[in-house]
Amino acid sequence: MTLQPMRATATAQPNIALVKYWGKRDVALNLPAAGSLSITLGALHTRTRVRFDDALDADDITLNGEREAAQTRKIGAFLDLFRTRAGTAMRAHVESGNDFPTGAGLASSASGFAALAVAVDRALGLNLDARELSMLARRGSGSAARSIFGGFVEMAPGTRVDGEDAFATPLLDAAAWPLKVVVAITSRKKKAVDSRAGMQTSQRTSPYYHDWIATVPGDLVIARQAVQARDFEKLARVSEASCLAMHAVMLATRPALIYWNGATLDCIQCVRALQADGVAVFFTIDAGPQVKAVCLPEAAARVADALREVAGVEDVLISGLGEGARIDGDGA
Ligand code: 2P0
Repeated sequence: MTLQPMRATATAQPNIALVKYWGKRDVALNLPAAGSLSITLGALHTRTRVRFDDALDADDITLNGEREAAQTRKIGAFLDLFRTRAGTAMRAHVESGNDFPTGAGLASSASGFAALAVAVDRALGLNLDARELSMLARRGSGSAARSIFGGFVEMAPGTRVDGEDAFATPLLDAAAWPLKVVVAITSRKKKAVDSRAGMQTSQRTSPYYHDWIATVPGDLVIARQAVQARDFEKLARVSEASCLAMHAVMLATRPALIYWNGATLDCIQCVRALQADGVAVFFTIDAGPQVKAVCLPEAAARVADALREVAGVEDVLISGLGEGARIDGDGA
């Protein structure tokens, strides 16, 4: 009775939170303790091909050309969420690749689980809507819930214990406010502590954790207003404050989470110097050493030139804002 295509290929793009997510209200359902607001990037891609196969007795998962037991377990558990809905036990081949460094603070888990959710939905013929896909992507990675959509996106933490109100929604299309993001790559090493483990340690041990969570709703109101009014200055102030507050929580975690290197701080100083010179730019940094400088389109070349001159910056990428996760071509 296999009328489903059983295979599909999808592309998704990472996103960068401007109001950050760091902490969970439920680990099993991966429910965030607070909301977040992000922009989806246009220049970075994850492409994921899924093929369900009756002949397999275990999932066969390849990420960037490599098979790894821990990833296979994590992705197998994610596939189970879809298999349960589709009423099948069939195992799958999954091949996923990124055109950017993986696990280095460039949100590869966001684009990875968003692409996988969309591809598996199509392969199994589930036809879930974007809200359901966002909730399922969240189970893989909290930030992946946001990469289902393009442009400016808000993630709701919800209050229900079953998590059915914890999903992302689009706030504004990329074309409606086409900001640029200049990414300064300061290291391609995989981070020592991943976000999932790091945020749970912060929640247990950082003396600032509860104050941090309490600041998020107010920051979201300001950021939402800034996006709706296309008020760059307002978005800049709240985004830098949210980023630095999150890093303060990380620094006060025991043992400390220091995701920055020397070049990270030098890039922050470079952005501040540009600001003092009247350039419309602000910085944000995730759980890794890369600095993302968000700017108005006319400032992008100058921001990129300045960041390229910072000692320790290995590469600079300029990205526009991107689209939500989608099926590629004919989907096969
Ligand atoms: C964010 N980060 O809002 C924040 C800022 C990193 C720092 O979302 O445990 O990989 O899989 O839900 O989504 C990275 O966290 O964590 C993240 P899980 P995720 O973009």
